[in-house]
Amino acid sequence: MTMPIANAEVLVSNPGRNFVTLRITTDDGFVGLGDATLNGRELAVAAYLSEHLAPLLIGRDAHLIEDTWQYLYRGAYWRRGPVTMAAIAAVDTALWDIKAKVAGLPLYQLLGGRSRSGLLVYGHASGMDLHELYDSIREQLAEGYRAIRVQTGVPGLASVYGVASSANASVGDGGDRRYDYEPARRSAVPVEESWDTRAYLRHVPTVLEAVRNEFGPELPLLHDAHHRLTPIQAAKLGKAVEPYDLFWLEDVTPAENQAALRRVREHTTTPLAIGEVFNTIWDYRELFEEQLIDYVRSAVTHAGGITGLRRILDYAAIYQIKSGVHGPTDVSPVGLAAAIHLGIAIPNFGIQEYMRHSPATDELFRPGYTFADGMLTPGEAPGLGVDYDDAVGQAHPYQAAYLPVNRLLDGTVHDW
Ligand code: CS2
Ligand code: MG
Repeated sequence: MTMPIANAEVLVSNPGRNFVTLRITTDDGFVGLGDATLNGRELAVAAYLSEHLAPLLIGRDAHLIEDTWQYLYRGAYWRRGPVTMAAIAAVDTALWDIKAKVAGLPLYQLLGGRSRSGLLVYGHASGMDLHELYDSIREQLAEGYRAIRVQTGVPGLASVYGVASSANASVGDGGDRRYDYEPARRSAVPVEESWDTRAYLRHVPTVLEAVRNEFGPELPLLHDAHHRLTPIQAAKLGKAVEPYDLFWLEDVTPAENQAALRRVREHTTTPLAIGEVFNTIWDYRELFEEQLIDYVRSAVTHAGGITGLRRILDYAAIYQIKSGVHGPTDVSPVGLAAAIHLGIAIPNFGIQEYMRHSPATDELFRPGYTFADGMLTPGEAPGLGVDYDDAVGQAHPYQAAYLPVNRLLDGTVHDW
């Protein structure tokens, strides 16, 4: 029984931030969605899909998920890379969505069924100073979060990655303090920020110590260094924060050089998470085989879809490495739903990032997953459980936006 694909549409919309969504429709009317959003580079993936992949999909059998993955990956000749892998991810996710709808089952059932009752998530707290940070942590706790990422301002720096400035703290459409941590800014050129690694390294351990003392030993705390450190600086930070028992320290070094993590690992027992900018299993090979990390940060959206990420996580499992799937607001509700279905099924689930989309975004996608008591659950609708509302999408057209560029105080471009 084949199920030919009739249509593959690339939908680009901006309900407050840009999202690229692929919608595949079969001849007999089944519809599948895939997320292809690459923050700040959205139209490159949209063109890859509409110009190069959509024409190949028409008439193909929608049931052939693995074959289509291989056809698009090997068949391109040019391998890997965030644009290619986000495009393949969108096709793969849409085909899983369709297959589950044909089966009449929520997608996680096709991935092996439930392995747990829900996904523990972490929320986001931040403050330019301790007072703001404590308030933000209390708000997160009041909303039910049971694990919290802590990001802090650094004395002398006007703005820091992951920290809501007072000016943009209330971006939630309902006027709440829900914060979109790095809304790619809608401007003709990227905003520039400045960075001082020594000031950061002096300050962060004092903040994590204060937070641990204030909130007690139980609360899982996470921190993201956003690729800004050298291996030896990362080792120093990991060692300095050991007493505060972090759940993980994320992206300590630029991730391209896997061997850099050896240096970090030999100096600290602080758990390490990495991989939100990775896109294939090859990016993890040394990290897994030498057991240099503890959590995999890739999103379904950026790592070749459910097929790509599941393969990475199976490989991780043999080294006791767990999932910590990327879930910022630039992963759309389609990408997040895919992560939730995968996360509830896999044996080596660790934690799921949850940044919460704005009400306008949820109106566009109408996600069926739910957040309660610090846990996400996928819902029981067939497929991914997400719908795309064309009228809402058309009312919010694409707007050019860039992530910030980061410079050291002397003007040298640094990792953001
Ligand atoms: C971040 C991301 O969620 C995280 O841990 O590092 O928010 C990242 O900055 C964005 O996805 C960039 O688009
Ligand atoms: Mg991160």
